[in-house]
Amino acid sequence: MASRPGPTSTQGATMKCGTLDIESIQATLNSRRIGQRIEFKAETSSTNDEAWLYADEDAFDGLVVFAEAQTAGRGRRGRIWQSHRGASLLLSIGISGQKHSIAGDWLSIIAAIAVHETISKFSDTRPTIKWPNDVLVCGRKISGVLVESRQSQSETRNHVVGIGINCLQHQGHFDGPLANSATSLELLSHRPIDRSAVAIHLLHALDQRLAHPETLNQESLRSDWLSKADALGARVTLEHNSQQHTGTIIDLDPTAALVLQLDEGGIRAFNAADTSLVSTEYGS
Ligand code: BT5
Repeated sequence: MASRPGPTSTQGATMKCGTLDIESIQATLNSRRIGQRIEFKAETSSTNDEAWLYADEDAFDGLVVFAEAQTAGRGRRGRIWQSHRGASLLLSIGISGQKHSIAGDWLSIIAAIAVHETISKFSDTRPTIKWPNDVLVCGRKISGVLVESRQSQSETRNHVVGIGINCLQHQGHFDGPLANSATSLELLSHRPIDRSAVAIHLLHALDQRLAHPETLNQESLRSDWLSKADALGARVTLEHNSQQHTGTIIDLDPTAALVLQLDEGGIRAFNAADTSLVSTEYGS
């Protein structure tokens, strides 16, 4: 890989960063695709920005970029992702469209499932996925996923999957609206949280599904997601093209769109890119 300003390679270097131990993550992972190369930044604008720097290079596919702090962490549609230095797991994963291609919408669903499994393992609770890709515990958000897609030089679609998981925050870390809407693994678990172990579990869960996505069974992903979201039969109100619609969730369609039986009549699928959930009666 050509040397460039920006991400700092950790290959061959001993790097223990607080409790985020990149070397042990690299040594333990044994991945087939996700985490073949790992980069670390003490601080960056956004790990998604860092991952995009590699988009035209071979190492992009499966690249993982971690950061301890983001100065402009982002969510969907220009929203902000907040994190205190060293308290979260902040990472982005490059997925090349040339290799084992997979639609961006399904990447969101796969990431949400992998995060759900990870939160289940490291907290003493049962999380819920909130469509399309938030993970909540007791109605409070613990993780968010941001999938960005761009055309590559070879006319295929590249993706960056950004994931933030609140790990070590205490209640006082969350201020403003987050005080009542956010939580962390530390707040939910009776055991100390080792962010490196959380990272390894998450990357392994992603690698299992993304090493050979052509073998993924869309039907089993769909039902896995539906059960982890407690979604079937849930009542939701969502906003699409500035209009609100209320209905009951009856399915997740093959493009990962939420399918509602609308109160106003009819069945309609809403894609994640253009739709926001306004309120929901699922998510425990
Ligand atoms: C998301 O967006 O939830 C996607 C967040 C993705 C963050 C990761 S961190 C690594 C990578 N690099 C980035 O720059 N981003 C990704 P959205 O569904 O739009 O939700 C954003 C909303 O979540 C905000 O408007 C807040 O209400 C809430 N929020 C922000 N920070 C939070 C936190 N730490 N914990 C819980 N909720 C938060």
